Amino acid sequence: GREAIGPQSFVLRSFALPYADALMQGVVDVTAQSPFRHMDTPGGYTMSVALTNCGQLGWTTDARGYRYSRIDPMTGHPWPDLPDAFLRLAQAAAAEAGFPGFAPDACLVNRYEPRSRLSLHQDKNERDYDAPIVSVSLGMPAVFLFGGNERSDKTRRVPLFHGDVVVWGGVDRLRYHGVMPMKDLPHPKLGSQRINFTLRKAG
Ligand code: MD3
Ligand code: FE
Repeated sequence: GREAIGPQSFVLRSFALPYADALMQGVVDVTAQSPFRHMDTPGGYTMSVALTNCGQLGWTTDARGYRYSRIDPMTGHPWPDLPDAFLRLAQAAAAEAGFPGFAPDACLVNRYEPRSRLSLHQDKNERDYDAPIVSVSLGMPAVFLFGGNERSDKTRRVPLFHGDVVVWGGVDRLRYHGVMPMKDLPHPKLGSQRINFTLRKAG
């Protein structure tokens, strides 16, 4: 089923479940080459969310700012290849939400532990706002915050569970969003963590 949370944003409940084992193997392969790490923000904080990337471009942050880069600054090597299962799932989900022909070149992988949170922000580092973003949730449940185009706009809380996929695009692409502090509600397979990955067209 397709649950609309905005004019061009949809939650596809359990859409990733048939892919879950292949996706988790993909995360193991990616993190063997480019491990999860906590990055610094230009504002002088260290993120409570650990991250890595795969695909041609990876999102990074440090004291100098946010950017996409071809090289992992931790390893000095290109980011790992995008696992096939990530691409197949993203294209199927995008098509289901009305965005056929999605060709992502970047995949940001976030790891949340109990108390990790992501404060309200916009995703503005991508070159092309016409392409959607596909997000896949695995492991512990989270409460996603979905706001408007201004930081002060009212936010709506959307619970996200293991296997849920969300597609965001079009008029919803620049809406503020974030993740509430994580509760420790261990998942039977992944334990006390939530893995979220977002496929994007960044370049
Ligand atoms: C809504 N990650 O990495 S994914 C991020 O659960 C990020 O890890 C969250 O926000 C997470 O930047 C949420 C969902 C998401 C991604 C991009 C969006 C929602 C979005 C862009 C516009 C509107
Ligand atoms: Fe975001």
